[in-house]
Amino acid sequence: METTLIILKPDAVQRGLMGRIVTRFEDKGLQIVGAKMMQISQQLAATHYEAHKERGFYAGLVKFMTSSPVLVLAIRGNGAITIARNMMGATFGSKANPGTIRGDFGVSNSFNLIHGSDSPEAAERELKLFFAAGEVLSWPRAGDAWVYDMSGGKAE
Ligand code: 3AN
Repeated sequence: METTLIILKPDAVQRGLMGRIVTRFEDKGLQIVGAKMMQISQQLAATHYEAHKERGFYAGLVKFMTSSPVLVLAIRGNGAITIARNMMGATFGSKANPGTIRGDFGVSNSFNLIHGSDSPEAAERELKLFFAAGEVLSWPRAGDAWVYDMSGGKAE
């Protein structure tokens, strides 16, 4: 099972889209194992986006991400990182396909609603940045027997 870090960005929170976006992940069968509303500090934004420090859009990105509260989620499932990235759609709302979160809810390139870890290494790093020990929970979900086929001994 993989766990990925998802951030519903300030535009998603301000536009009242949190519920609809969380519902998409739940409907898919992914499990919410951590959730926290917070306002990201300058320091945390700088650490989270340090790979983009030299990019032209960096200052605007940090300003946007720290401008208003976000909803941070830890989402778990078999292949959760790739599944969540596919559900998010292409980076820019103007290019993202219909059916994806960015494709269905936004048109902006800067205000693109959602962040999701792009690799297992990124997920591990980012989950530690946003969640303290004990804040990501492992809990048996009642319906899991009908989300995954476990007959072969592993989740299929
Ligand atoms: P993604 O979020 O799809 O993984 P990345 O990792 O390429 O996209 O970029 C990280 C974040 O930087 C994006 N979520 C987006 O908010 C922002 N970003 C990337 N490129 C641009 C750009 N040209 N203009 C404004 N913001 C950008």
